[in-house]
Amino acid sequence: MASEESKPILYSYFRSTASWRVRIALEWKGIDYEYRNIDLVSGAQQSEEYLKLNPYGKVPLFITKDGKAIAQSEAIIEYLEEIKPERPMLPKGACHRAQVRSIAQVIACDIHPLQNLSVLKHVAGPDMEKRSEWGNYWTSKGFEGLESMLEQTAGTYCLGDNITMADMFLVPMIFNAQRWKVDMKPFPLITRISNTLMTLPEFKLTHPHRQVDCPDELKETGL
Ligand SMILES: N[C@@H](CCC(=O)N[C@@H](CS)C(=O)NCC(=O)O)C(=O)O
Repeated sequence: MASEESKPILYSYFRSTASWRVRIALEWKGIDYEYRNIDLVSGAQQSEEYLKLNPYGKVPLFITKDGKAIAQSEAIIEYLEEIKPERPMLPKGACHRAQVRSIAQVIACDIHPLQNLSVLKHVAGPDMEKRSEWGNYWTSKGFEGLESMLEQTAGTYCLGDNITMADMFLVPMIFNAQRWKVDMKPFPLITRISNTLMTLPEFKLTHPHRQVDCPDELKETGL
């Protein structure tokens, strides 16, 4: 039974882009939480113990202060928005809110699932080069549509000049694009927005290479 003072828990993996979205949102809202590492490479997401918590076998998983489990980054982020409306992550107005959700969903539902670890393993086995080619192809394809979408909505950030949930989905996707060596020259708007976001503490502090479970050889502190 969770006590009044207990913190929420985030099951995360340093390099998981879906987990990074939630880390940014938690930081943005100033919500303190306990970080619990699920090592995706060793298959901890499929352990009996973890599957009891999240039968879907993926990260992130958020455990609320009163012990309720929530899976899926967007559902977690929208939950955080509802319990703590200060520093909103969704703009005012139904149409703007829908536009933010649609950018987030292009990333979360269309681009990201194709480069999930389980998908990469299925299409390329242990061949890292083949995995990278696959990731590069689908991310580049996805970014073509995303760049055009952002041409219609962007100001300083994905939608106008205020940070929204869409920005929290964008930055982690760029991290994956770098892993797949995507040529970013055709995507000046995506590049400009994500570079601007990466100057902000909420995005820097939550970077994969600053997480406790990041291997020492990758760890960076001066991002
Ligand atoms: N739609 C889910 C995606 C979750 C997801 O795919 N997580 C990845 C890491 S980014 C994962 O746990 N992969 C483990 C695996 O594929 O075995 C969300 O937004 O939370």
